[in-house]
This record gives sequence, C-alpha cells and structure tokens, in this order.
Amino acid sequence: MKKKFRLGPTDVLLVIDMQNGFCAGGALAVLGADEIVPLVNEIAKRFEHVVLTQDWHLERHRSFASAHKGCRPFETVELPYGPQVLWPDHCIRGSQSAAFHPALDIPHAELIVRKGYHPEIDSYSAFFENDRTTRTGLGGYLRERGFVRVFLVGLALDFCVRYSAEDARKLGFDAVILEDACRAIDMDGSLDAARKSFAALGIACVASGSIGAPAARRQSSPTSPGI
Ligand code: VGL
Ligand code: ZN
Repeated sequence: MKKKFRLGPTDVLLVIDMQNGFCAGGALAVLGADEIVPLVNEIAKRFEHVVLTQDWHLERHRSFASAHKGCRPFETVELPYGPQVLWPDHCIRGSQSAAFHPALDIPHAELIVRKGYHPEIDSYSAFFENDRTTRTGLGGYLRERGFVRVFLVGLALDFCVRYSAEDARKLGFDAVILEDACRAIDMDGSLDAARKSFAALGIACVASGSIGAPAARRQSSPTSPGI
C-alpha cells in the first residue's frame, strides 16, 4: 500500500506563485496552470497552516530579457551569482500579472512571502534568492512556528516549486511535493532535472490523494504554550 501522510499541526502547505503572470494569458503562462486552481484550493482546506508566495519584480528586473540588450526570453546569461535564465517581463509588483489568480481561495493563509524584489537578483526559491545566500526569512519563520514538514503545490514545478522544496530540505524540513497540484515550464530538460534532484535529496513527490484526513483541528499554533 502506498504511504499516506496524516496531517497534523506541525505541517504547513506552501502555495507557490499562483499568479496571473503564470496562468493563461500571462506573460509566462505555464501550460495547465489554471486547471490546478480548484485542486490547490481543495488541498489548502485540508491544512490548518498555509503560506503563499508571490513573485514580485521591479520593472527592468535583471531576470527579464528586456533588461539585456540583444537577448531573448528563455536564453541563459551569466550574472555575478551564476547562470540565469532570462524571462519575459512578468509579475511586476502591483500589476495584474503579479496578482493572485482570481479563483484562488485560501483566506486562512497566514503569510504571503514576496520574492524577487531585489532588482539585481532573481529568486526562484521561497527561502534563498538565486545568489543562494540572500535569505527571504521564511526558514526562520517556519522554524519559529514549530513546523516540521513542508508540503508544496503551485508553479512552476521545475523552477520555483523545485528550488523551494530543495531549500526546505536543506534547511532540515521534510519536503513533500503534491505533484498533481503543480504544473511545469519544462524547458531544456528542466523537468527531468527536477525529478532527479527530488530523488537525490529525499524530496517526496506524490499525488495529492496521499494526504490522509487532517488530525483533529486545534486553534493554537504548534509552539504556543497552550494557555
Ligand atoms: C518562476 C520563472 C521566473 C516560477 C518565477 O514561479 O517558477 N519561474 N519567475
Ligand atoms: Zn519571476
């Protein structure tokens, strides 16, 4: 029998970048992104604790092809921190592209982490920017709240979900990707590379049906003294 994950108060769901810019009509539309929204909403209801991430760039962000003379989207360039894929302009802070998908319905989300707001550094991961040293603060937040296991859903499986799961694991959390609630960009073997990395790092990549019924609901957070 396949392993079931029974949810409890030390589990948190990370919903990665469910924004218009990555959905149909968006500048960086990920195939099938819109169709996962109802499933993401349904999964979120099973979690007591949910954190959302939001890709949040300035105009002329260094990860945009438009900021590099003669370059096109999906080319890779060398930046001071290493190779960086160049993207179409997307998720400019405050724009419609950066807004969450209108059907995303997770009112009990406790935190929204914005990332990619430094003009010179991209940030796929919800924990570390692409220079791999600048932290977003999410690791400290999750640890301070007493979470142990991080489940991930959203966009894109082979970029922001991948890097977030890897960093969660490196920071000592258990990481479980709910694969049917993700969609991938899948360029230049990026999806295969992501799957290999999940296997190598012990990141579970399972169907959302693997989540068992939630443990009895409680009002307090896992580390609260219970007064
Ligand atoms: C993402 C590329 C650029 C993502 C964000 O959410 O996966 N990908 N910015
Ligand atoms: Zn981005």
